[in-house]
Amino acid sequence: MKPKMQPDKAVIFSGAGLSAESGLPTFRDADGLWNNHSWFELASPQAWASQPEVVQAFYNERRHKAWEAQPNAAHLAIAALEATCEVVVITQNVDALHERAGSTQVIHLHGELAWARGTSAEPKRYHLGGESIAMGQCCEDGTQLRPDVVWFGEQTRNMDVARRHLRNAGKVLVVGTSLTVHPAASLLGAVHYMAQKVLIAKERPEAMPPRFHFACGNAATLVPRLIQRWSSALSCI
Ligand code: BV8
Repeated sequence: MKPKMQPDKAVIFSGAGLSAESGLPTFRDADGLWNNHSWFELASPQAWASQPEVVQAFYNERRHKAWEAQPNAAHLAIAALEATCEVVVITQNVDALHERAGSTQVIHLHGELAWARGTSAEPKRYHLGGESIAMGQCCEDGTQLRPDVVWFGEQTRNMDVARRHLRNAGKVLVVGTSLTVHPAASLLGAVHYMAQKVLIAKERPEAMPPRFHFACGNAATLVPRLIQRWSSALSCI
């Protein structure tokens, strides 16, 4: 049975472009991480198996920079929308900028840089903030600590709960993503056909999701404008 759409529920689906104006690099833009590094040699289980110290150093540097970064106007506007309606953030990002801006419902699909985990079958997680992990630093079960992120070839997390929220949201904002990575990008097929659907990015994704309005520009400029419009419309209900 088609879930009932909730007109005053907003879901935000975010990618690396949302954090670009906080000074964090994206992945596939000209100066993106995967244009200057090999994802296979740094963000895959094979890389961890063959050169764990190189992978660990790559993520230690990114973790420190992500923890030093500040939420931008887009993160803050998304968090402020919670005063007007239910807001669920579904993010591909591994930084903690949504939470640090004040968002309270944040679903991470690709893990979180600020956390470490063991490498056993049932790993324990440890909050690091911006701290480094050293080789030889182990989980309480004795296994080496690694970044708690999802590498290529590892299972994307929280897909079912993310899909459930997208199915009944009345407002969906997709921001700062090229929609290149699957299965995360496929979640947008779950959006209710009657929901308001906006995609904000600096370039139109090759695979635009159906019936989304595309707004070309910077998130820190366009997201607060859209959120202001949504808030005004909701506050008169
Ligand atoms: C898996 C965490 C199987 C680590 C990342 C079909 C189905 C399933 C899988 C696949 C499939 N086809 C291919 C695959 C394999 C692969 C994949 O998708 N490859 C792609 C590249 C072809 N997927 C996987 O491996 C996934 N796992 O399938 O496992 C499995 C199943 C069961 C059991 C076991 C295994 C896992 C993928 C997750 C990889 N981890 N990150 C880390 O960060 O180091 S991926 C990485 O890409 C980040 O998470 C990132 O968020 C994500 C998506 O990138 P974007 O966020 O979109 O960033 P991008 O740079 O691409 O775009 C930036 C956008 O922002 C642009 O549009 C730009 O215009 C815009 N922008 C820039 N500045 C601004 C802006 N917009 C507004 N304002 C600005 N200022």
